[in-house]
Amino acid sequence: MADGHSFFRNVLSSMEQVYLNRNPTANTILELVRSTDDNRICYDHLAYRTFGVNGHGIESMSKLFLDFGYTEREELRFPKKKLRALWFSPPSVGNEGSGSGVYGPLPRIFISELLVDQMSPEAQEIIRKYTQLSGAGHEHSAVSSALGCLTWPKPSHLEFQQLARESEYAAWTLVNGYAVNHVTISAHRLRPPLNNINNLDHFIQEKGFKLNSEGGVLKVSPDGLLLQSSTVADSVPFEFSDGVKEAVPCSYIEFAQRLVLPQYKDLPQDKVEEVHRRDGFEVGNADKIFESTSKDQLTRAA
Ligand code: OOG
Ligand code: NI
Repeated sequence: MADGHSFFRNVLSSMEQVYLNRNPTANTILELVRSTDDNRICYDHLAYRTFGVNGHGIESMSKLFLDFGYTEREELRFPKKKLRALWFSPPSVGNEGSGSGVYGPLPRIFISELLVDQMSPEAQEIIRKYTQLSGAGHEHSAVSSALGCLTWPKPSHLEFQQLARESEYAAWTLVNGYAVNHVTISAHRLRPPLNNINNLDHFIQEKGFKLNSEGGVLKVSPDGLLLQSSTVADSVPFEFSDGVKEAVPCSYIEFAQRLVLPQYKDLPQDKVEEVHRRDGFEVGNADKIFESTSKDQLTRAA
């Protein structure tokens, strides 16, 4: 994909704008990192959540990316959470960009889906009701994400609570729909000292932001080469269909540092590119990062 293909980047930019407007923590952190670093911020990946039922799952959101040159990569499974995910890599040609964020190197894409068939009959009933009410909404997930509106009507407070008891992921998706779940700052592409994720984490915590502590703040893949951490999601006011007003979890921001693969360890620093680094995702890390929108993390003392 040539960079002249700015339609695609403009779609990403609208999705990003919705995310920044709704999530003050993410917005402030991006500004802080950008200003301290006076560098361009590169996104490692963007993430979305979906309901895996009748076309509303991963494929509803992946279409945009496949149409603009992305490649489907590995599947990740989370049996306890009743989730699965796929990730997609950007086109290798013309993906560098000249700007920051969505106008920089194109990010990987991480899309997950709830395995709706495995939920209780009560939960399935709620999910099937709203996905049916959305009609052909799933064909227009990118529009929904870029506009920041749901493709189905707002649920009642009771329905939200019922889902949340069984799956916080399901409840999140019911009220946030196709909104960007998080963007991830590529830590290794920042300037020192913030190119080290531990320094970045300390910097963020010193500024008073709470990081997801599930299984420890820093999530490390078994090979030691993929390091990830994330904030706890912001809450936003939400008015349910029955008039109840309550804050619901919205989105968070993540940091990822990809270390150089062993076979490239002797490359001079200035010759190291993204392709020489650990690619992909890790079930063990992801399982804990999902908790960034959980009640446990949101209500935990800093
Ligand atoms: C996704 C959590 C997993 C990663 O990078 O492994 C993840 C989510 O919360 O929807 O972001
Ligand atoms: Ni992520």
